[in-house]
Amino acid sequence: SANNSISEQVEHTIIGIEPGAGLTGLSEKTLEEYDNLEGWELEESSTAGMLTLLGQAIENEEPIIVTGWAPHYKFTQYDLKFIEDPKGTLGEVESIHTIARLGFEEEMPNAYKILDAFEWEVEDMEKITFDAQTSSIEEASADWIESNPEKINGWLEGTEKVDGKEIDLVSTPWDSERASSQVLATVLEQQGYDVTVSDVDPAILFEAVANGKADASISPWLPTTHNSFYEKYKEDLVDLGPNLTGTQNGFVVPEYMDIDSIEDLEP
Ligand code: PBE
Repeated sequence: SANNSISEQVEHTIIGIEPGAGLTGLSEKTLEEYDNLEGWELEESSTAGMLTLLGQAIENEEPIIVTGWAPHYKFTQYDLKFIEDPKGTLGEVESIHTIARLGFEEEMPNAYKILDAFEWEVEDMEKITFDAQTSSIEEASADWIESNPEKINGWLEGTEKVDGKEIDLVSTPWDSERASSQVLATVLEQQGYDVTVSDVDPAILFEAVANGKADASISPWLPTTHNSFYEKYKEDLVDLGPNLTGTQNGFVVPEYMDIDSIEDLEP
């Protein structure tokens, strides 16, 4: 069948990303949970490596299956689709949450208020990550900030400026979170904070907030992508709830591929 030939043509391999990504763990679980994926492999690499292989496949109109997520500019750059995941092992539509260390609210009430109020839409994040393709996350974030004073004023409502207080944020190295953390860091700097953002693996991010080495993060994808880390550390951190809703993980293929569901793949 056509699907059988797709499975053979991609050599029963899903092109993955970084080993430490939440999505990598979910993808491994997916290979285990679907009987039809018996014998399939997840080829871990990096986000840049995955995007290179995706671009090459599309240029040659060849089949490829990658681990993907939205928001991400690859959906603007190429015609792509998520294939269905009837078992839901890659998660439903989820949110990005804000988390803080214990004691942060009491010790830094103004910063806490700003982080608690911080929220935006998928379109905002997408705009920055797309524009950054022709400039940089820093420039695209600065442009977004300049164009959205009302949103930013909303986050600052009822807070006071400070004088050089240090705040340590942890984030992850993907564009979506580089964008959000850059925006928040710039806004906090404008309020007088001395901000450090460290990009780390999700496991390290949760550990740093839980042991108080970092003050906060606006990068966790929940309830599924980073669930294993959240479960491990939830007693030792504060979850301030979603700052963006509408993220999605999945197996992603070019539109020209005649396949709709993970269940269509063959062992
Ligand atoms: N991602 C993008 C990350 C979080 C943001 C889905 C690739 C992950 O941990 O899998």
